[in-house]
Amino acid sequence: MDKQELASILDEIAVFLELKGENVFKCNAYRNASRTIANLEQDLNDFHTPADLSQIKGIGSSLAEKIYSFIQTGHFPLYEELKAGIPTGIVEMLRIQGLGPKKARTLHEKLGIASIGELEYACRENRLLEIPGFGEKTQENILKGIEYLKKSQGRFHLHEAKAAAGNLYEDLSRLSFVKHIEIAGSLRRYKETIKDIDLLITTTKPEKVMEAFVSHPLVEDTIARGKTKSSVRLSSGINADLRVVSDEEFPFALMYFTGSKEHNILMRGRALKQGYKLNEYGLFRRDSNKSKALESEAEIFAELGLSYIPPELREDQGEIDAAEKKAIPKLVQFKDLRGLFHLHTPYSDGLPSIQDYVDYARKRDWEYIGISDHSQSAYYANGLSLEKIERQIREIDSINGKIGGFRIFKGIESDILPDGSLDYPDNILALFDFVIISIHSKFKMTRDEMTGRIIRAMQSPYATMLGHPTGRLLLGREGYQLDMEAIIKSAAANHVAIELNSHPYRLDLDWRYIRRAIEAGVLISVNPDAHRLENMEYAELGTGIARKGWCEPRHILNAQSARQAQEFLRRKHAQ
Ligand code: DGT
Ligand code: CA
Ligand code: ZN
Repeated sequence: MDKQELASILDEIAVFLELKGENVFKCNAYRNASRTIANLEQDLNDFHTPADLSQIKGIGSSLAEKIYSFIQTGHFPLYEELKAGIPTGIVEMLRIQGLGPKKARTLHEKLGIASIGELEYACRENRLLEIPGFGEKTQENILKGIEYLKKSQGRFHLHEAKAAAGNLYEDLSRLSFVKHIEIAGSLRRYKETIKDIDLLITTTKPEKVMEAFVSHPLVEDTIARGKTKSSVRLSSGINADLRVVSDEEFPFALMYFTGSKEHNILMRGRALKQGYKLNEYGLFRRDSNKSKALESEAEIFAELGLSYIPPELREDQGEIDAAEKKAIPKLVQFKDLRGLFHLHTPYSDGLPSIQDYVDYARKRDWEYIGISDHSQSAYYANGLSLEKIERQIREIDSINGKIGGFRIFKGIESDILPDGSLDYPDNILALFDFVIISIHSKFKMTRDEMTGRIIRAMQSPYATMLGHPTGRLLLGREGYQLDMEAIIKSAAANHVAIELNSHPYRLDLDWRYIRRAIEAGVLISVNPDAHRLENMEYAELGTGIARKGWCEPRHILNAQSARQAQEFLRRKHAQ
């Protein structure tokens, strides 16, 4: 029985109970239990009786009975009953940013709204103003939330699409009659969200490949099946297209289907100017229907007078001009990273111990790590008291004293309080090697207020890195209003590095601004924001996004040696 599955059932029960208007304590009990189960070290199968389960802090005896029966039977009757009793449209409404169970219940009770569509209509008719406690502002925010949801619908997080595509790639490339196979499209370009997966194959047996593709275990539905192209829907809801092309066409098809569309249009225009026609089938001299024989994308670029453009840069951001001038940067690679900052431990809301992180990092040949738990104001994330800070620092000093050739940096992720001050007095902040400053509360300030708040925080001599700068959650929540240009400028002036938070839901700073930041002289830190060991690998996604931001190793704080990184952090303190 899977802990995560149980945790999400408990969490959903909490939501259902709130939708029904049950009392807060009961709802919170389920919500807390969900978190406890998700972070449990033991396996569910290690609990042999309900009494064993009720030993867990925060799990009472009646809940322990229910969980035990779930482990035994795979059923959670309360969950099933609640779920059946609540219209699914109301649950879907909760995906709207800023609309919690309480408001959703009121909307249902007062206006009979039971779906996102109905809610949108009601907002446009100004109906929400009739309800006590709902104002113009709430209605406007709900509409904005709905618009955002519609815009992002049908897209998926990068890591999810990447995992599915990787799985298809592996299984298909194992077939003896598959010669070349590549993942193209937005996934190859490392876009932060993905609409669908594009696979390209050359093969001697197209029909067999198509058969293997549509009958792959990840596939739920076949949308279209043909000789050269098939489309399927995976069980995760992501669509995948597979195209079979000839060996001669392969590099041209790869270039075309990698995109982006905007980049392709520019490339085609360039080819035309040079007397060529460029498309997915080849590169043709005018008046000829036989393509130039070229072996690779690099050769196509070269034929058009360009150096190779890595897929991440193919976004119509000046890459073709740069390639013409042979000025494409030597982009950072995942293996260039030498250490990782922003790791959470059980001192706040992370799972792995400091030693766990050290062991994992050393196995991966990283040279240093930076621990940064939440600060005291982040009570929901178990933020650190002064006593815990002291204890953690002692633990780090002790491990640092014992290991050679590796370094643990002491840090904290300090909340930026609404007035722009940090979460501890200076004498406490001075204990750390680095301080990540992040916003975790009061998201709804005006653009000027928020910009001022962050700039004020960056002016602290102890602020070394700005954490997840926009606060966005991809496909979930738009970032707060702020003037990013002003923030970048101030980061440069105050020697603050900007985090590229590599959590797949964040990928924040956005790559479009990363390029602006490094041009302004700001260092980027590719941080996993890890709460589990395997989250350290998020830095691979972050590196892809850094590449999209035109970053070379010299632009990345954690692509530097421990000594260089320390030098940067110290210079800031010494200011
Ligand atoms: P997405 O939305 O995440 O799936 O993004 P892409 O870039 O994978 O877009 P997709 O799957 O619609 O198409 C794959 C590539 O095919 C795209 O990046 C460029 C190429 N392509 C598609 N439609 C057009 C088009 O109308 N003109 C040109 N020049 N290229 C196109
Ligand atoms: Ca695609
Ligand atoms: Zn954070």
